[in-house]
This record gives sequence, C-alpha cells and structure tokens, in this order.
Amino acid sequence: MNKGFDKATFKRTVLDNVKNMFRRTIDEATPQQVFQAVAYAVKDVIIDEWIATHKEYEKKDAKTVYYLSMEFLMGRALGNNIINICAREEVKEVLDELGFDLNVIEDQEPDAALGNGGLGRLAACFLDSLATLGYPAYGCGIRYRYGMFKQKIENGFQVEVPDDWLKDGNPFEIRRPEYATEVKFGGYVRIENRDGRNRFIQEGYQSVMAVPYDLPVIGYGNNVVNTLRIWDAQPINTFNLDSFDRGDYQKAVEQENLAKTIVEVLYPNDNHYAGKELRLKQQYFFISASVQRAVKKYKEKHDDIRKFYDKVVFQLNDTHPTVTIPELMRILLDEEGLTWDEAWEVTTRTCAYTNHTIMSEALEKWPIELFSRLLPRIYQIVEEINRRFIEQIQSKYPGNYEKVKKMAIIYDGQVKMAYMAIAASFSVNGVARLHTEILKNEELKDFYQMMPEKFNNKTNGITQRRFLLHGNPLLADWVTDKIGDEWITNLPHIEKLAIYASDYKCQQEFMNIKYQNKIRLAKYIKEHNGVDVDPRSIFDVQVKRLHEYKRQLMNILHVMYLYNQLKDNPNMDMVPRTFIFGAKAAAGYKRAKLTIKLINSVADVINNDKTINGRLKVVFIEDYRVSNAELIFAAADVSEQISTASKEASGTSNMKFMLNGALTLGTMDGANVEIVEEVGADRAFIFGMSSDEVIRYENNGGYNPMEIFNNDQDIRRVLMQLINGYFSPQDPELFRDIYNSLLNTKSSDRADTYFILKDFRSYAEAHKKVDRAYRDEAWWAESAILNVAHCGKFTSDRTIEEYVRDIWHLSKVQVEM
Ligand code: 26Q
Repeated sequence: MNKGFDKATFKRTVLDNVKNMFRRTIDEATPQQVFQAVAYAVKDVIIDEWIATHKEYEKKDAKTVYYLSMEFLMGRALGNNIINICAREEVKEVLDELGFDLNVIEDQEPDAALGNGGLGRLAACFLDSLATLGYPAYGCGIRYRYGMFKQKIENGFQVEVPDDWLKDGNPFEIRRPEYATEVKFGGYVRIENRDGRNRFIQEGYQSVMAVPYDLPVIGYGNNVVNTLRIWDAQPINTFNLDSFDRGDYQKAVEQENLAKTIVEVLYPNDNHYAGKELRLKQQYFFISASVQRAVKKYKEKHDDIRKFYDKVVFQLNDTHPTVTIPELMRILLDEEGLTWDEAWEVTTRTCAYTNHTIMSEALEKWPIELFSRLLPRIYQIVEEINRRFIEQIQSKYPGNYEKVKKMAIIYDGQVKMAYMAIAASFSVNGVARLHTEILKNEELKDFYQMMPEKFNNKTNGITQRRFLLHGNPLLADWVTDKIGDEWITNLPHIEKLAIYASDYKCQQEFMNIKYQNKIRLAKYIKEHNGVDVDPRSIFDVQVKRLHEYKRQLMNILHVMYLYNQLKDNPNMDMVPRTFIFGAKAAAGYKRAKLTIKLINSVADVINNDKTINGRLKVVFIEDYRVSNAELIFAAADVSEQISTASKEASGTSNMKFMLNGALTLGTMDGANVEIVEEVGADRAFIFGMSSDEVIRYENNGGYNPMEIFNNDQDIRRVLMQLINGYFSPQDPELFRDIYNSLLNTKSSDRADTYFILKDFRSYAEAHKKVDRAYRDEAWWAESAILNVAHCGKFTSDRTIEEYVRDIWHLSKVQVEM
C-alpha cells in the first residue's frame, strides 16, 4: 500500500494521456495505447522523487558508484516500477475500473533486452538493490537501437529476428541533450611542446556526439530514484554543402555512418570474445562519454581533481569497459594537466574490476594494429601503463622473463584487457567463492601472487522484488501471510518459513501454489508452442544461454536415454516428467544452434509417441527472456545447474529457482556450492566431477571418452542415435558434428571437452533420485519450502552491501517527500 498514491488523480492522468497522445477515449484505446498511457502516468508519479533524489545527492555531496557495463538486461519496467512504488493494488483497481487487466497491459511492453544473459541481468539486479538500499549510483551503458535478437524456432532451428524494442517509443526514458559529449576516433596524435610541457593533440579524427537517455531506477518503497544512463550516438555536424567545397564530403559521410552504426546492435555473444572493430568502438564510445561526464560533474563542485576518488568509484563489469582506465588517464594528463604519477594515483584509486569468467575464449585481447589505429592517444597511454607495469614485475621478480611473458599487458601483438584491468584497479573480484578461488589459484595466479591484497570475492545475488514479488505473486502472498513482508527488503528474514516446512497443511498450500504456477506456464506453452504439458508432471527446467560448457547437450542426451528405457520397458515405473528448455545461441555459434535443433527433434519424436503415454514430454520455449523467465521460475520443480565443474563462474538462475522453491539438480560449480551449503546437501541432487578433478584432467590428460563409449551400451546407443537418423530420418547426418564433438574431434582439441560422457552416469543416477524423491510428496514439499527459507544469502541486496563495505565505501542517503 502506498499512502501517498491518489487513485483518482492517477485515473485522470491515464485518461488524459490516452486522449492527448492518441486522440482517443479509453474505450477506443488498444492495449498498447493503454500501456503507454499508464507508463506515462507512473512516470508522473515518480518524477518528483527522481528530482528530489538527485537534489539530495548534490546536497550531501555523496560519493557515487558508476556501474559501467556494456549490458543492462532490464526486462520490462512497468510492472516492476508499480511494485517498487508500492501501488500495484491501486493501479490494478484503476485498470479494472477502466475495463483492463493489468497483466494484459504489462504484456504490451517489450523487454528492454540490452544484454545477453547473466552479466547483463546481474547489472539490472544490482541497480534495483542500489536504489532500494539508498546508495548513490549510476548505471552507464549503451542505448542499442536493437537489443538481444528475438528467437523464432522454424522447423526446429533457431532463426534470429531483429529486436525493434523502440518502435512504439520508450515511455520511461528522458533524453538529455544538455549532457551531450563528443567522442573522438582515429586520426593521429601531434605532440606540441608548450611552456616546456608536451601536449598531445589528436588530429584528423572522426567523431560522434554521445547523447544520453536517462531511465529511472526506482527503489522499493523509499522515494529513491536512481538513474540508468544509456548513450545514443548522433552525427556531429550534420552534413552541409560546405563539406563538398572543402573536399570533406567523404569524411562527412563517414562520420554520419559511424554515428549510425556504433549503437546499432548489441553483440549477441555470451562468454565468447569476438574481436570486432565495431565492438571496440562501442566500448570506447560509451566509456569516453561516461568518464568525461563524471569528471565534469565532479568539477562543478570540487576544484582538486586529485581527490576524484573521494567522490567517484568506477566498477568495471568484466573487461568490456576497461578503456575506462586509459581514458581517465588521458583526461587527467592531457586535459587536467596532472603528472603521470598523480594521474595514476587517481585512476588506480577510482577503478575496480569484476571478473565473470575463466573461459579462455572469453578473454578480450585486441590486436595492436586495430587498437592503435582506432584509439591512437589511448594506445600511447596503454603502452606507458604496460612499460611501467613490466618494470614493476621485473623489480619484484628480477631476471624472471617468464613472468613478464605471462603478465605483460601488451604481448604477442595484442592488448590484454584483463591484465590492464587488474594492474590498474584497486579491487579485483570474482562472483562466487569457488570462482574467486580458481582465479587466485589457477587463471590469475601470477597476479594474485604479486598483489594478493586486491583480490576478493563477491558472491552474486538476485533481486527478490522482481523474481518473487513480481514473478510469483501467489507464493509472495503466501510467504507474507506466514511471516510478514519484511523479506521484501530483508531476504534473510525468509528463514522464518523454515518452521512451516514440516507442517502438513503448509505443504499442501505450498504445493497447490506450485501447481497453479505450473498451470500458468502450461497455458503459456500451449499458446506459444502448441504443446500440451501435464501440470502434474515434474517440471524439470534448464533455462540459460546455450553454451557447450552449460551442457544442455548432456540434458537432452539423458532425455534420449530415458526414452530408450521407456521404449524397452513400456511398464517402467516413472513419475511423468516434462523437460523444459529455453536458450538463445549466439548467431554464429554453429554447434550451439545444432543443439537447439537436436532438442527440438527429440521433442518432436517423444511428444508424438503415443506409446509412452505422455510420461515424457520435451518443450523448448521460444525466445527465453526476462519476462517469460519470471513465469518459468515460478513453475519449476527441478532446477538444472549442470555445467562442467569450474566453468560456470557463478550462475544466477540457480538462485532464482531456489527462491521459487525448485530443488537443484547440479554439479559443484559456481554458486551451486554455496546454495548447497545453505540448504543442505540432502535437499539437493548433486552429481559429477568436482572442479579439482576437472582441472586435474585438463592439466594432466588421461580422459578418453571412447572408453566410455565402448564400455557403456546405453551411452553407446544414445550416441549412435545421433548419426543413424533416429531423430532426423530425412537427414541422418544432421547431428554428426555433435557426435564428433563427443568422440573424435579431428583437430588438436580433446574430444568431449566438457566431460559429458564422464559425468553421464552420475547425472542419470541423480535423475533417478529425483524420480524417487518426488513420490514422497511430504518430503518434496518440505524440501521445496526449505529451499525458499534458506535462499536469504542470495539476494543482490547482500551482494551490494558487500561491494559497499569492501570496495565502494558509499553512504546511504534518505529522500523525504
Ligand atoms: C566479449 C567480447 C566481444 C563480444 C562479446 C563479449 C562478451 C559478452 C558477454 C563476453 C562475455 C559476456 C557475458 C558473460 C556472462 O554473462 N558471464 C556470466 O556472468 C554471470 C554474472 O556474474 C555469472 O553468473 C555467470 O556464471 C557467467 O557466465
């Protein structure tokens, strides 16, 4: 309940908006038009708080974190905003009175899909927590014209469709041309000696104008509204005839094109580096604009730039924003006139770096040629950072050239972004305890040995406001009924539920809510996939980006194995199971896309086989994204978290499932380790090799999948079905590449890189345990409730408080209205 919320005024505003924006009365308005009208009305409600929040920050002269990220996977804003202003009931009533269903209106909004997966969604959860906790923060990113592509499934194959998310406008954003900033690319650097000092002047460059759009990030029930600032690009001087005369015609066209292409589209790679020139342009574009703006804002109130770090901290979301470091150095050296040592002091006390992956193919390395051509002055600075860093390595390890080779920022013709980020940050953090340990002891061992004080862990978290309060209203109300609503802003409080876990009536209530949510998802699946699924079956779910290390392939191979068992033994006693997948594959990732086809081919055969009596169903949910994720988590019984141990830095869907009372079926990887620690190993289904074992095999060899293939007839049969046309009669060779990846990779790579065959038996065993466990309804309900009760650690509120305490050192601000 929001005491200040005036229903009558709100209703009036909605009606006026429909009239003024569309020249219609409410009964003539389409749902999309009503959505627009409601969204603008909500913006009216929060605008004063937005202004007041920033006034308060100014007044307090509060230190601010800038969360710099190429991705913010925000999802829809309306429903979340209504929840955070605590006016969901009121808005629902107003819409009821106007003859509209709030859920239908919410469904009109496109997802803001300015991100790929975990890293982008983490940024969005962090913004929610920062605002809710009252910390001064900006998110800084790019206003991509097209976000993450829409996925269509055609004939079982993924087809990518552009995500034209801005086509109906974006009601919550505000364009801020007054903060437009020029960003320069290319050209050359002229050195001029003035008053005995060298000046570095970039000439012959191309530039674009960066124009920010601000989006409100609303704290829960506290009047705080922070800002997500995303930058658009515009041509600098619109084409004029003069340029003809000056012979600059070509350049004018190029500048115009640069502005258009730079923010055109989000790169759809997740955990994979693509060394594309445009990607580096995007990085420098939004970083230069954000850093310039932060410095300008600081200077409006302070005259000693040497104390910049007292008021500003830059958090680098992976290496993608690492040009922050040389860009800040450039501004301090070339524009503010600081000495190198002074500038370095400021930079290294301002920047902190988060690592999200240990996958070597995700490490960013830019060819010197490209980097120096695109960013000539920035490259000079990187060279000097590298020169001094090497000096430092040599003084610490005299004569040890191996160390230089392994740690240099520039080596082998490449600029290594992670090494620069580590060298110039005061903090380096991993995103789950196990991940941080692997960074310290394996991937970044040399850096850890040289500067151990920088390394720290910040286990990821998620916002319960979106993923329980908004996504699962039935369960949210039930929890509040039992223990009050403190959990909304203090998730550990949810532990109070534990005493109800063994109570028969509570178990029944809980399982009934799960059942209602399964009906809701079944309806969605029927509407979108045309497949009937039984809400009484076990909903066994794997939703995340498609990547070999996440092993969706192992999941579907196991489904094939189960199907074989059912065919051999039609009376086999098993609890009906619905295997649900959702995953986008990077457009260029062939094997990932083929895995989607395999899942759909297996689904086709199994779902149409009458002889198995509907005991097995396979569903691939098209276009997995934040908005349908909320429905999926709420309905899940089993959470598949089955990455090869050591490969998943943290995972965050594991936490969202837990929050919604699904049991984890997973490996001891990423944050799964900590989830099991919280809920107890007996309330989860853990299987597979440990990260130590995996790393030992990787270092010493000794794994031969062919042995397993030759000795395990069930596995052999499943693999043969990949190449005998069993699931693809029209094209028996279709899945040959997948078969080869498991058994006989021709290249120098080891076969079965991700140990699918090695872990298969123990995976199947874990599934058997799920089947047995689900039959004991009381045990299952108790375990599910205990998962909810023990998820308190995994709120992003806790994660943010740790960042604040150990890295950012911010103070909370109160906004009175
Ligand atoms: C890099 C260069 C060029 C193009 C694209 C990229 C790129 C883009 C996105 C590289 C990596 C990503 C995304 C990585 C990511 O999402 N990592 C996930 O981060 C989560 C939040 O910390 C973790 O929970 C996941 O374990 C981790 O995989």
